[in-house]
Amino acid sequence: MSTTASAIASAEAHSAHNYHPLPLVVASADGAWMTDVEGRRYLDMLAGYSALNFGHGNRRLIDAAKAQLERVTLTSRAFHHDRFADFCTQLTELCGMEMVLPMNTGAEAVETAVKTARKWGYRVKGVPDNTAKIVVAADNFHGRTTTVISFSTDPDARADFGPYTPGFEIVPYGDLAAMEAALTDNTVAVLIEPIQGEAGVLVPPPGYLAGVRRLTTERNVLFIADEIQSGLGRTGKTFACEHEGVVPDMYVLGKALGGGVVPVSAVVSSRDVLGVYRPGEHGSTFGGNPLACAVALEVIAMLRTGEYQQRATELGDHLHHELGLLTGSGAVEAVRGRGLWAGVDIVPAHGTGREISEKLMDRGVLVKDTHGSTIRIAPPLVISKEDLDWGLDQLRTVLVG
Ligand code: IF1
Repeated sequence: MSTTASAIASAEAHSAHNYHPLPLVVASADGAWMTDVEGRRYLDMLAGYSALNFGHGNRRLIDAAKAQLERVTLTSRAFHHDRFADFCTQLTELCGMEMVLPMNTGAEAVETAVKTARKWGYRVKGVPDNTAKIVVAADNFHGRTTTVISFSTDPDARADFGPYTPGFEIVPYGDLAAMEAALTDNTVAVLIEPIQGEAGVLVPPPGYLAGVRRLTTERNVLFIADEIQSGLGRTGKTFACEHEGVVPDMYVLGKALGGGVVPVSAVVSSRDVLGVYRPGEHGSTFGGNPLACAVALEVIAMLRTGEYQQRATELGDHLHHELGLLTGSGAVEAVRGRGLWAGVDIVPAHGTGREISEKLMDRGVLVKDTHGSTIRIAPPLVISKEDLDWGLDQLRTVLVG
């Protein structure tokens, strides 16, 4: 058996089958490229679902992590540490907000947003105990904890995991009238992705985010934007909400906040909202640890230069122009997205998303399929134009020959 085949067989034998990875075994990576255990090179056009916005092995991030590894990695929140204040100050400034609550994974940050909105509802808005409602969108993806899957509409994510957490109202994404109808005096928050990732990089109709902002303000409801995947440069702005000039009440951040080095997530909001917490009411052993703060501080500093957002805009325009040309070829049904982020619906006669992903892998390009006939493209924002063009050439060859 090849090194690759034996590594895969061993992983299959000893790990739960909750994933169906493409059949390559990565050994190292640099920038937009990964190398497998047999020395083959692949262009990474997925970037860890946007966790690797700044590329693999980013010098600034690795140096920041190494320096912090030598000093102190974990204190727990039982004590202060000397990177924490800086992290909170810099992150609130980047977000134009006032307070941070750090966690580790995206799902934990979404859970934190849910708990925060409920507590705010009872303590500030005056909603009767245990009656708070949160409005979410159909086809959402916010993570995999029991509460978060309770308001998923994806049978794969939900089935067999009940009983489900109550308190959520699901409305169609992009439908302001449905959202307005769902808002009651007990609604404490609306939680949405400004662009739906897992749903296939679904950009809402123009005016939707601004409409959600107007409705939530009118009804004294918190607007929670899950920018875990859409945020931190991916769409050409620091936050996807900026494309409609909208500022939510709460950002939920993750993925790229840890630079693909460590898991770092956070809820960022106003003093009115995050000020509801008292000691002991929420937390995490690892949330806001020194290593996480050191890496995230470097991520924030890189975002403040604006150069990654500009790259995502320029290369994104190019990506969408090229994908648009493919739409005319008969192999692509539709292309959606913003910045360096695209969902490409393949005409079913040309193969499933999985088959296209496997053919691309054989040509040295890594993407990920979703919902049968869609592939997702989200290369690191540091990818060169030449590499992006080469990746697009491979896609063209696989689709139209
Ligand atoms: C997996 C999808 C992407 C997210 C948004 C919260 C989370 C995610 C908007 C939770 C996570 C991931 C998780 C990953 C696959 C992936 C994904 F296809 F499932 F939807 F990126 F497109 N909010 N998204 O996108 O963050 O707890 O994972 O840190 O394998 O489940 P997490």
